[in-house]
Amino acid sequence: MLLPRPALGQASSVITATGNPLFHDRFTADPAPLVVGDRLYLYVGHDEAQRDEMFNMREWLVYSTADMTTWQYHGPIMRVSDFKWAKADAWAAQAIEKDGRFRFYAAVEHDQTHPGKAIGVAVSDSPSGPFVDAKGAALITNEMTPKGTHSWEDIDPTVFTDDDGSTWIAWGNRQCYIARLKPNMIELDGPITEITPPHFEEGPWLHKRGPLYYLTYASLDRSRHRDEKVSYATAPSIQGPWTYRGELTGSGKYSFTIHPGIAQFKGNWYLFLHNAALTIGDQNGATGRRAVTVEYLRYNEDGSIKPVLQTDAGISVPPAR
Ligand code: FUB
Repeated sequence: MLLPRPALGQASSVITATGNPLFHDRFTADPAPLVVGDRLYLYVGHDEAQRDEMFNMREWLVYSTADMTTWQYHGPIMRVSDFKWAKADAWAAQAIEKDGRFRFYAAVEHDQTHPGKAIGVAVSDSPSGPFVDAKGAALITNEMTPKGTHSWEDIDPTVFTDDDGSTWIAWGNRQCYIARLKPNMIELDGPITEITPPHFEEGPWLHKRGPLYYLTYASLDRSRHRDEKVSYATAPSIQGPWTYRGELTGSGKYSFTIHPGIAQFKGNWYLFLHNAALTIGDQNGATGRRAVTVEYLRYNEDGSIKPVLQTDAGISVPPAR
């Protein structure tokens, strides 16, 4: 029997994070941080896989914090059923603030009118939602990237606003694409360009620090590894050229996927990831039962990023200098 689900934006509880994984009350994946004023909001997918199910994801949740230790759980902010043209799979998403409103870009399975995965865009006046479909149709469908041969090529959107105010969206699985968004944030503005870096698997994340643009992503060197790691590339401009800078992390404990999300908050940089090391009751961690984690992200003077070790303590101990 399916239990009734809480109304969007209605849940509220306080969680104290003492290490990794961050949250122990439910399985969470695909972390996407967003700093709004003096709070960091963390958007996650809700992993509800039963037994050996690969993924069972129907909604996105959000948590927020002012100090990276005490987290408020705001509950679900949107369900895949809120995109009327989608039929399943609340996969990876990212929210961004622009002109005082919040846009939420999310990967889902399109209904039978378009093949495979697609990316939708939703909007809210509050970072804790609820979010509503902003377009009434997919922003990106599988047919828009004909190079890919698999149906889940168009997933994992990351959105980034450059210094000139233009907003860009990158996404992909095995191929990585980027396009500019129109100021209305619900249409592409110009061509889709492929920027696939070495060993790109999925989960791109765009950010900028100083003069450098970073494309961080879940990578998989299939000839050497079974599980994803995180790698990154840098560029002098959002339009490239991108230079591969190597692996940043190992694999997430017990997890095939890993999925980076990056934010600067109150003087520190953070790298959010997920692993499958959490057990809740008789449900152990698995491909479809993941748990988000966080580590400090530290840079070298030349802008390269120091390798990140995934630990149980996470950020409960001060960052090494
Ligand atoms: O959570 C579903 C999918 O698994 C995401 O879209 C990928 O990034 C991987 O984490």
